Amino acid sequence: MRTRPVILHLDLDAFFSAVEQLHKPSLRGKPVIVGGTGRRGVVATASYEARKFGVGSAMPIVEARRRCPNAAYLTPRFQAYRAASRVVMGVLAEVSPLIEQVSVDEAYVDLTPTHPGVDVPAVTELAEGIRARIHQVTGLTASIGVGTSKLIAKIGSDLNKPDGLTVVPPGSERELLAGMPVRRLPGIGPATQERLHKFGMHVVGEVAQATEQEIVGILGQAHGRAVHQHALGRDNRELEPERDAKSVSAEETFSRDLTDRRELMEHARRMAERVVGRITKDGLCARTITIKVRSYDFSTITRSFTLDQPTDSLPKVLAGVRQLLDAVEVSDGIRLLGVGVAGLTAFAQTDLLSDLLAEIGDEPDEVLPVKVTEDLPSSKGFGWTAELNDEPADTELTPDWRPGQDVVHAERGAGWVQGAGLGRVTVRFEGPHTGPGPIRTFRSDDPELEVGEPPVW
Ligand code: TTP
Ligand code: MG
Repeated sequence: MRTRPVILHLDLDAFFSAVEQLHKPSLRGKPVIVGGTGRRGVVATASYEARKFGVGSAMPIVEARRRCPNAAYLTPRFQAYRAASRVVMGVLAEVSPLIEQVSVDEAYVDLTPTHPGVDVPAVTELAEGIRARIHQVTGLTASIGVGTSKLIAKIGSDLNKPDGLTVVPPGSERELLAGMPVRRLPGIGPATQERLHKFGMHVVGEVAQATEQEIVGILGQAHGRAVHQHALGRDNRELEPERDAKSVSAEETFSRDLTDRRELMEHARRMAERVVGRITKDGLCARTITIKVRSYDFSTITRSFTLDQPTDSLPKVLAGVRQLLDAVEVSDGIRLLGVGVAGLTAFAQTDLLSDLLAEIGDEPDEVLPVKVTEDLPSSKGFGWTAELNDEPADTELTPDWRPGQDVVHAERGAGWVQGAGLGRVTVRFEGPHTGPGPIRTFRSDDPELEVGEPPVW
């Protein structure tokens, strides 16, 4: 156990909407919702002004419109978010070389290399300095948690959100966690929560009071031990600095060997949801889908195939996982299952296409061309080497004007699409360094209007 508060977790506030409000001054202080604006779209994030109306991530956009009809509904501009993210990560890199970027707006920093002796007052000053610096160079607000472990730092960064800091003094970890619902601990999903509830454990303190043996009895050896340690506020996990988004995977070790395909598929579904959630959050699509299966005797295989087109569609990934799993013998018992994706590229044309198909009421084709291409090396878990392709997808693939999109007009300069339809497009001409700007409407094929670039940081 570390004894000093050297682990810091940073998470930007309402990230996509915050970038939108920075780039679009007329939206500052107003409800902004970023997501798929089509009929089947979901909310990626909502500004804090919109959250007051009960709008949040993953809510169907239709429901969001009911709750907050006056919000600005924008499609994501991943290129702009990635640029902002790079600037923020650059600020962190000045603080310590030991950084694990977890997603586009989230990272851990281990201060050990540069500030090994920090105490609570010193780290408080340091963290406030980081928050101020990020605000100064990007205009964004960040929430930070600091503590002796990743677990505590991560929980801390959520406690005073938005624009807040929580430093958890060493020694007070267990007390901090005691009253929180068990679900707040890492690795506790709906099923684990349910099992703990059945045994009368609802808050972390109740898990901490049980013996390790009891928790192992409920959740199995590996999982039970980890959960019990976490409940006590203990977490020795190191940062994984190289973990940038070349591949994303999730795996579960079961408390008993599973032989029932339906049950296995249920676990696979939950893991696929997490994996797809993670890549969509980063605006990425995957070409390769993989499962990892460890049998009762610890023999481990991985199976994968590569799609013709990258996807971020959960049904497609699930269909792929199902077909891979169907080809694996499970009757002797499976002790561990993993689901992963690789071959990640920036948000791609297939998604725009499926949005369009959804608009016209046609379901995208969900039948997959399955090819079991290879057994990936299993020694290091999922050791893929796919390249993160950082092509700006937003600018080239424009089937139509999309709300929020950057445009440039030959005479009036840079602006963004406020609305489009019926052969017309409405543009607001403003940028990060202007005040709220004027609105003009054009024919959607106006030759003077072109796709623009996001403003530079
Ligand atoms: P989060 O950090 O989870 O959310 P947030 O930054 O919008 O808000 P908070 O202040 O609570 O941190 O995710 C970062 C970005 O990732 C978010 O702005 C949009 C995107 N995202 C999705 O696209 N889908 C999702 O389901 C979630 C949770 C996030
Ligand atoms: Mg965030």
